[in-house]
Amino acid sequence: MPDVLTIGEAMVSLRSSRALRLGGDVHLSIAGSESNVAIGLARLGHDVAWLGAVGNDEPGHLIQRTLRAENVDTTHLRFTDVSFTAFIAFDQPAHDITRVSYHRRGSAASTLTAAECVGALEAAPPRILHVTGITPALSATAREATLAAVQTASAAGIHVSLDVNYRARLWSRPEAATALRPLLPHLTTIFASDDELDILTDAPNPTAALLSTGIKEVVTTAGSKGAWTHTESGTIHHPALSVTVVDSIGAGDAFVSGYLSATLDNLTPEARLSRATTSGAFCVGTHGDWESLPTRADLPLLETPNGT
Ligand code: CKP
Ligand code: MG
Repeated sequence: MPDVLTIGEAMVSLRSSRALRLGGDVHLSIAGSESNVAIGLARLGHDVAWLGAVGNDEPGHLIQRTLRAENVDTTHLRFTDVSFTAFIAFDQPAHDITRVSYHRRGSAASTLTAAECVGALEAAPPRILHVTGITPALSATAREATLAAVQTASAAGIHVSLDVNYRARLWSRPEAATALRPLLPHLTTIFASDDELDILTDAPNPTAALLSTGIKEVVTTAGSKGAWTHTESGTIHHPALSVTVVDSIGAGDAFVSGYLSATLDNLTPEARLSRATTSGAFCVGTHGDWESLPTRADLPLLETPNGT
C-alpha cells in the first residue's frame, strides 16, 4: 500500500532573475503544487506516487525524470500526444518582486480523466489521497476527475486531503466555490490560508461549519503569524519559524508535505504542525519550489537553530 497518492498538474518552470522579456539565462526546473508535495513526502522517506498527464515532449520527460530522481513513483504518469506540457515562468521585473505567469490553458493536464484517477486508486489504494483546488480549475474533465477521486477514496476509507490553493488567474472565487464545495463531504483534512475559507463556506464561523460536516481537521496558515489546526477537540497554534525569506512560492506545499508526513507517522497535532512549519521554513530560504525541501535527517537543523 503506497503511503500517499497525489493528483495534479506538473509544469516545466523557467526562472529568470530579471524581466523575462529581456532574455538571457533562465533556470529550468519543474513546478506544480501536487508534485511539490510528492517530492516533499518522498524526501521525508514516504512511499508516494504522483498521477498526472504531461505532453510527450521534452518538458514532459524532464518532469518524469525529476520525479523519478526524487523517488516519486511515476507509474501513473501519462504521456499524451494530443497536448503539450504546461509551463510556468517566474521572473523578477523589480528587486524582490517575483512575477508568476502561467502557460497552461489546454495543457496535457487538462485532459486528466475520472477513469484514470479511479483506476489508480483501485489498483493501489494509498493511505492518503492528496489533491488541490488547482486541478479542478484546469478543465471540466479535470474537475470531474478530482471529484471522482475524492469520492472513490473516501468510500474506501482513505484519508482525503485538500489544499484549497485558490489561483485567481485560473478562475473566480465563485467558480472555485461551485467546484470545491461538492468535495467537502469526502474530505478528512483541509489546508487553507485564512483568506480562502470563505470559498468553502458562507458560514460566519467557517472552521466550525466545516468540522460540523464531518471533516476531521482544518489546518489554516497565515504566513509569518504561523498555523493553526482546528479539530472537534479545539484549536492549537504553532508560530512560524524566524527565517530569512528568499522566495515564499512552494512554502504551502512544503508545509503540507511536512504535515502529511507527521500524519503518516501518527504524530500528535502539535508535532504535525511543527514538522509542517519546519518544512515550510526550509522551502522559503532559497529559490525554487521544491529544491530545498528537507530530508528526515535535515529536519533537526531548523528545529534546533544552528544545528546544535
Ligand atoms: O501554494 P504554494 O506556493 O506552495 O504553491 C506553489 C505551486 O502549482 C507552484 O509550484 C505552482 O506551479 C503551483 O503552485 C500553481 O499552479 O500555482
Ligand atoms: Mg499553497
